[in-house]
Amino acid sequence: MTDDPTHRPEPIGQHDTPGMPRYAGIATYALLPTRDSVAHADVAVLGIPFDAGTSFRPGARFGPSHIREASRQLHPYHQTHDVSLFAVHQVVDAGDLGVSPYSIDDAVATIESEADAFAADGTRLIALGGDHTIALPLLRAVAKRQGPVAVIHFDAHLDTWDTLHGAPVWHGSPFRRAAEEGLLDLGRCVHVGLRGGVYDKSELEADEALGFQVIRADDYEAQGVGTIIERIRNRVDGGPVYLSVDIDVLDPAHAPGTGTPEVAGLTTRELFTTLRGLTGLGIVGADLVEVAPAYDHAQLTGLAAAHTVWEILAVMAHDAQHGRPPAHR
Ligand SMILES: [Mn+2]
Repeated sequence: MTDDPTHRPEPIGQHDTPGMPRYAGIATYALLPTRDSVAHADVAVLGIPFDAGTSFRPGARFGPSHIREASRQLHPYHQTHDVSLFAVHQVVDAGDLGVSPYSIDDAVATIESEADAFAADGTRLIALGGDHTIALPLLRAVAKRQGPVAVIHFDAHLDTWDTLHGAPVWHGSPFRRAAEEGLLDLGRCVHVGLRGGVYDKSELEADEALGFQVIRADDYEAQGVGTIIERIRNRVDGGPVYLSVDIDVLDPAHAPGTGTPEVAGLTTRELFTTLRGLTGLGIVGADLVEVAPAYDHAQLTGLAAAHTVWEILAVMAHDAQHGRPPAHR
């Protein structure tokens, strides 16, 4: 059910209880209200503690709670965008989905149906992974209502590989499966931050044959972030956009706590500057995946992830404030 927007109450922002410091109490993302404490949510941060699709280091199932703990100090006003993130529309923390740790198929089906229920309420999701497998059911739910979407995929890796150890659905295959299922507008999809070795050149050729474009981590050095933003915007503009951020796009110096770390990656400043350039595109959903806190140090990865989600929320708030379509429905 979607409320009549003319009768919506003022958005409820971060909790601000006198005598209760930010480090006390139960951590919701950015101290936002829970889903059940508001009548309607425009945007929901949703934990998906699932890591059975991981090929190397496990542990991303503990990502959502780690990101929430690291999000307590996030503030409501964004200096660059000149927007109050939680005042222009209602943002909530919708808690975690209960998904099977044993059956990838069951978990993927649950994620898709739950994501579809949020979409039916007119709520856009920013999912906290969890491993990258979760992007597939999230894209299924988005494409069901939007049709094929552009994906801006920040990642050290392609994630368009085929079957591994007999599993067609795992954290290295979501964008191949999504492409095959017709969920993606392949002329408008781009990987950002690719680097490192692969087994064989054919992996890159197969990715290109699917239709993806690649912006390498090295390109940041050679071209600068302004050019990167321009390339992304030129590539994806013209329809609904889904944002998928694997925290391993960042250099392990900025985000060590992840399943398949890859050195020589982006800095947090490069990632955030890029994200700030993505206003006005019509983001219909997003995920932030692969935070594995057992390998984190001094909350580095948690802070990077919490702030990345905050930057995405800021783009959404900017667009809402400036009357840009939140979706192309
Ligand atoms: Mn990935």
